[in-house]
Amino acid sequence: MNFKSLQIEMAGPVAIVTLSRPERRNAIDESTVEEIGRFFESPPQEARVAVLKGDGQHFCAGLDLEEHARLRRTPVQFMRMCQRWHWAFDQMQFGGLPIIGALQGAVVGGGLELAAACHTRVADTSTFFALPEGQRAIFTGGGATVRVGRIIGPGRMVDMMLAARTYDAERGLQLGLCHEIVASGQSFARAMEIAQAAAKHAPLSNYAMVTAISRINDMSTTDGLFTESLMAGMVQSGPEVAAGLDEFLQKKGRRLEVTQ
Ligand code: 1HE
Repeated sequence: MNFKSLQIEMAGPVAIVTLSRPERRNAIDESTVEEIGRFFESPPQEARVAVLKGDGQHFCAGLDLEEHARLRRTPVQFMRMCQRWHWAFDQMQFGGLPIIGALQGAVVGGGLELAAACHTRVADTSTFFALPEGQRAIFTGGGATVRVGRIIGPGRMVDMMLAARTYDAERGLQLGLCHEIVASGQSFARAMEIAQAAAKHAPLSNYAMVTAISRINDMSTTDGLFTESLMAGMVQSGPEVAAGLDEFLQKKGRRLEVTQ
């Protein structure tokens, strides 16, 4: 795959995906969103987990405002553009490849929408979260009303935008915008640790985690429980099941330890 705004590198079973427009603080233009969607729609066969990071000090500054101003999109063109973002971020959230986001600096606007489509988010102490759409006279269009609204709740999302709040990493952790905070500059290293460990899980277990849980959350109780049982049955058919259980029963598997 040939990309302009993404760099892809394999580290064993981990695909490292880097947004590489640091001169624009990794803002997302039309071609970047297409590249994100194309990559996660058909990642390399050998990839078991992906780590997504931004080049430079910032994860992502959201919509490319320079391109947006230049193109003077009509309402219909902007609607269509938002739908391409939805398509791309759906490939991330539901494509089946676990994605660990390595956050630092700005995770704002469309950058927060991008982060919210990652399955695990590791922030460093420089990370900050905002939805400054109101300040730019636009509205969210990359899925924040759904993904961020579900993480922090719709009422808080309204407040976050209306009161123009910028949350630091600590507040983001309390609200679920990130799942762990590490020292400045360390989010990629920690994301890689998580990714390498998750890559050892049975692929079907990972598939179930990243595709089923949020879908089930959208269902009624009976549909959710039924879908869970189907998914559990599918995972149970994987070739690694016997080995995984045997490892535990033979007392070779690692015992659980408390983590952050
Ligand atoms: C950009 C963008 C961008 C920076 N589009 N070019 N997003 C925002 O409202 C965030 C806007 N950006 C910022 O608030 C700041 O740039 C940052 C806090 C992210 C970084 O600050 P800093 O001091 O490191 O960099 P800078 O000097 O502000 O920017 C460096 C360059 O990146 C500069 O260009 P230059 O030619 O003057 O060097 C900036 O113009 C450029 N740059 N951010 C284009 N976003 C699907 S709808 C989603 C709706 C949204 O995402 S709204 C939120 C948009």
